[in-house]
Order: sequence, then structure tokens, then C-alpha cells
Amino acid sequence: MITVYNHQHALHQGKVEMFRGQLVPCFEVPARADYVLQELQRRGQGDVRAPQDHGLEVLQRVHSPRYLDFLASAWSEWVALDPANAERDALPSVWPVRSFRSDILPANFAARMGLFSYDAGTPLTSGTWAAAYAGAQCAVTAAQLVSAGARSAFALTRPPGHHAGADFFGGYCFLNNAAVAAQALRDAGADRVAVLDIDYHHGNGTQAIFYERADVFFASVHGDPHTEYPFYLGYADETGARAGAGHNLNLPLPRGTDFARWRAALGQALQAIARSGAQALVVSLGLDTFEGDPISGFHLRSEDYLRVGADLAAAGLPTVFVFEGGYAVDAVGVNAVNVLDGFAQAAP
Ligand code: OKP
Ligand code: ZN
Repeated sequence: MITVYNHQHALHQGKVEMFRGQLVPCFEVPARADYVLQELQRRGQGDVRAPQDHGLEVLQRVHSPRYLDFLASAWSEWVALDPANAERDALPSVWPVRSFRSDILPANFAARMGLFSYDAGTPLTSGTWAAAYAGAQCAVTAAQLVSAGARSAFALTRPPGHHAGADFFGGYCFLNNAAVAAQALRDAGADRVAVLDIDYHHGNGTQAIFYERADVFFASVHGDPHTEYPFYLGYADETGARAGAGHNLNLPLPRGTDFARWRAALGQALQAIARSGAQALVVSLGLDTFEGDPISGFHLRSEDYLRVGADLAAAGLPTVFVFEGGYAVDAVGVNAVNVLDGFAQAAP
């Protein structure tokens, strides 16, 4: 399998996130991607390439212009507020909930941070834009390899993407890499595409981006949002709207779910994807379903990920893998590469 690697991922290096009233060290650290790359090389899957730069246009297919403008200039505006900010991450602290206006773009920087975000756990840093931009280009490059006939490709990048919406960041995500990949597959000629999100957390950003569209089917297996982040989306009754009605499938599972039950849900998602008529698949590959994950609650083991890869291969679709979560840092490499290996061994 070809890996398109974001060599600039470590430019995004958050120091702290808000958790229960305290600033705590970030879980989403550069070592995550380093371990995956190391494991790929250790197991002789070292066809690792750099992304091609397809420009802002591919991002504008998914994200709003004012959000992209904001992200591109946010760090310099933050430092302009106070030169001492150069040493601090930027975090939002005020948000426009229901009944506030979101059509107005405030001049105040903190107000714009809140307008374009939904949590205080997603630090924006000096290199966030550069890292996220290069990461989204990795997703496009992987999609184009698959469009050109590759059986599969892996976009190895961070920060992750599936919580980012058309005009908001949150959940450690800024640009929605999986959505950008799905759109790139559409733009290269696939009439119908599916995104399958197997991260522990519901891919609220991806769902929102495609919720009213019939051309991109979204399916997700994740922790029940009644108790699990991102809480406000990801319920089973969300099935799509308007033209997208029937093109969204959420399979929430309780904290404590083991591999047998999780795998049955994966099977359900794959059946729905087959029925959707998708010609290509994007997998939001989160490894935080692992039993050792520090912020999640499922009980998958390292060897289970080989079966996950084989199940995905059995769908028989050209597949773009996009790296998402997974915070048991010393296991994330083995777990990610087990999926890719399981896929490659089962795929024709
Ligand atoms: C991102 B991805 C932990 C609180 C959880 C947000 C989790 C984002 C997960 N102290 N904060 O889906 O893996
Ligand atoms: Zn996650």
C-alpha cells in the first residue's frame, strides 16, 4: 500500500487542552504519526511518498472561504494581540450558541475563535495551518492515486480531521481530510462515494458536510454520544436530510463494547455501503477503539485490527485510508499497520 505522509505534521504541536477546568497536556501528539511511520518501515511497507500541492481549491470544495481565511491568518493575529502569545497556544473561550448570530464576522479575535469552533480542547498553534494544509493535500493525493487505479492508499497525517466541519474546528481537527478525500474522488469521476468512520468518536464534521447530499454516503461506528464525545451528534436517528435523506448511518455502541459486537456493527455499516452503490470508499481510520486507549471506552485488541482490515478489503472497493485518532501512542503504530496489512493480505 502506498502511504502519502505529511512530513510537516509536527509543525502542529499543541501544548495544552482544557479538561475539567484545567489545562492538561495534549493527547494528540506528533509521536502518534511517527510511530505509525516507523511501524510501516519496520514491516517493509515503506512505499512512502510526499503529497502533491493541489492548492486551496480542493479545500474550498469542502470548507467555507471565511473559515479558510480565518485559519490561514489566525496565528499571526493571535501573536499581534500580544507578542508573548508566541509562546502560548490559542484556545477559544466564548461561543455563539443558539439565538446568537453567526452571519456577523466579529473584528475581535477571541470572538472569531469561538465563531469557528465548538470546544476548548483544540489548541491552535504556530504551525497548525501549515500542518493541516499539508495533511489535507495528503488526503487529496491519496484519493487521486486511488482514482488513477490504485487498490488503496493511506494518508498518514495529523492533526486529524473528522470533527472539523465546513466552517469549524474542534476535537483536535481543523481541516476535514476524509471529506476532502471523498470530494476529490467525486471530482475525479466517482458518481457515488462512501465514507466509513471507525474512529471511537463520531465523525460529526464529516456527517455535517455531507448530510444533505446523496452522492456521499456516511456511515460511522462509534461510542454512544449520550456519554461520549462529541455528545451533540452521532445518534442513530440521524439518517440524512433533504437530498441526503437515507444517506447517513450512525451505529452508536456503549462504552465497554468488545470486538465481537463492534465487528457486527462494522458488518452492518459495510452492508449499507454496498447498498449505497458507492464506487469508492474513504475510511476514517481511528485507532482509539483500542482497549488501551486513554480517552476512549471500547476493548479492541491489537490482533483484532488485522480482521478489521480484512473485513474492509472484502467490501471490494478502491479505498483511501485517512489517519484519525488513537492515543495509546506506543500501540498506535502496530494497530494502524495491522489494519493496512489485514487489508493488503485480503485484497486482490
Ligand atoms: C478526536 B478524535 C479528553 C477529552 C476528549 C476530545 C476528544 C477528541 C477526539 N481529555 N476531548 O476523534 O480521535
Ligand atoms: Zn477519536
